[in-house]
Amino acid sequence: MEVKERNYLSIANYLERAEQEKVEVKRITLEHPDLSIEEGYKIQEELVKSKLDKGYRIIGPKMGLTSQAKMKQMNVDEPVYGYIFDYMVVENGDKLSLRELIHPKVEVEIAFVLNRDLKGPGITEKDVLAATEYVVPSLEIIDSRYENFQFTLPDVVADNASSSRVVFGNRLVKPDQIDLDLVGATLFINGELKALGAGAAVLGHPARSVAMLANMLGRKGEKAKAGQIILTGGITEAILLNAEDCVTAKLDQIGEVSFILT
Ligand code: OOG
Ligand code: MG
Repeated sequence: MEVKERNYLSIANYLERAEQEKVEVKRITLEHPDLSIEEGYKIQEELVKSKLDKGYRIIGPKMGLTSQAKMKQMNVDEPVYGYIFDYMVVENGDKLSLRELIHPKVEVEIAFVLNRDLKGPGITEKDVLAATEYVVPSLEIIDSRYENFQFTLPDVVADNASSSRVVFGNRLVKPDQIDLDLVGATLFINGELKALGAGAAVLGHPARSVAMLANMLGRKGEKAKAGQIILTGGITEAILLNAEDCVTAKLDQIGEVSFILT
């Protein structure tokens, strides 16, 4: 059964309020067990529209649940996308207050900047690499609005793929000479190694995540755009954060990125 049009907006408002008030809420599939992934995207569209209406700008789309580590951790079986907004960006090395968030987790990602638009269908990893201007080391702070960080795919899609904050490294690296699948990544919290992996954890190659995004967006008549910063998804499982955590990711040949939770 389809949820009526007006309800997408009210569900989007429910999720946006949870973000603003920094409280976890019941996942929407408890009340709407038949909600499809497509309907999840309709709710996400309302959420995105509402943020744009408030004057926030999109930095770029993000892919999520692109690695086995993440899919296993969250008990889902399919990648999703969402959007990163300007208010979510934390400067490299800066502080982020836990008071702004609900129950944040952090993950290491490789972000792409394209030099031309890519529109699916049919976009491949090769097309993406040919259109990539830079890659950037990134830390994504996800903060599901749902109780205990538990959700099904329609829930997490509606919730803008748990997007909350992101930190980009200062280096923009031309990927021409780098095998991004072989890039090692480590995540340290307070000097302790918490997670590690390689670029290949993301769908075999992080460029494949951008290709999948371009193909998913293509189905809606949209595209991955030149100049946007595109997150390709966590290489490792996400790690729950605590106050005073000092977080650093190191990516071989690409660089480092860090922030401090206060
Ligand atoms: C969904 C967001 C996943 C990633 O990189 O896999 C994500 C979640 O796990 O809450 O951003
Ligand atoms: Mg992510």
